[in-house]
Amino acid sequence: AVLKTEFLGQKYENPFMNASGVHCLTVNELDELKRSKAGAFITKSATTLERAGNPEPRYYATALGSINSMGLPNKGFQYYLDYVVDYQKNDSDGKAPFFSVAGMSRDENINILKIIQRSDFQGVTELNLSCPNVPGKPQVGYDFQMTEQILTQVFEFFRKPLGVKLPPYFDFAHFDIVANILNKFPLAYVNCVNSVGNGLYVDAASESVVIKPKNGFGGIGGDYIKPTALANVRAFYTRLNPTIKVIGTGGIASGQDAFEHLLCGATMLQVGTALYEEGISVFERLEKELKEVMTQKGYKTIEEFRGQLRTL
Ligand code: RRO
Repeated sequence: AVLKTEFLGQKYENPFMNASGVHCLTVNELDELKRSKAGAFITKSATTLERAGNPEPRYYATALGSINSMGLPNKGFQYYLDYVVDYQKNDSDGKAPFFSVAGMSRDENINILKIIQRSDFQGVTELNLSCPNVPGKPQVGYDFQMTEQILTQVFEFFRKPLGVKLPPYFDFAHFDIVANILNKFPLAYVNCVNSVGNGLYVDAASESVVIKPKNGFGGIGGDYIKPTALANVRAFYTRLNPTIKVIGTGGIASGQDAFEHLLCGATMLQVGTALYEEGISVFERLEKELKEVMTQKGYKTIEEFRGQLRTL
């Protein structure tokens, strides 16, 4: 079996990437992703200015996943723009980084995207509409009017490939409303899903929360969220105009998890919690396991089964 994947006209060795936020804060971490078996990779969501993020501890792993309230720590947008433009000039290995942007307001997003539009960067930009962890800033993706306003303003000037990172939705009415909005725009892809926002993990022994920010509330990732992630991949795959691809993120820790996301219609696959816990060797394992699943089922390429989920 082969994992070769075409996405937005580019060819990748395999569909696996890091999820933005994991292993992509610094040039050193990004270079490790470059040298890893990941098919592609993405930078940490950037704001205009460098941010330290929330106080620690701000990430905690549990038996079934993770909770985080990082608070958008990042080196500032120029740091990552320099990295991706430099990569474009000097590396021709076909796994050029995606550039994640998470301005803290509509104006900040617009200003950052205007700079990307004017820059030499020719890669893929991902607009994060779903950060759950900045105190006082609701997830944009849950404000349907704001989501439409931002995209309307963005596509007045933005001409490079743009995807959006969405929060998970939990109701068919919301799948319908959001898909209707997204279908109005020349989006390259949607990425489903960001962490399930504002969960609370309780440690019974210490009778305490496990992360410091927001009195312990944080975004949930890992095994807990796979069914929600698959539902969102499937819901958007079946509702969006076929020119809008879907990236699957949420609960991918095995070849079988990856297979399930692909069956639901995902093209690229992003790994968050499992990458945080296992390190960059996770990519080699996931590729081996996904190939094993495909071989056992008699599939030679991903195209043979992508999106082909059966219903009863
Ligand atoms: O930095 C974070 O706290 C964070 C972000 Br921006 C995001 O989009 N998703 C998440 O789980 N954490």
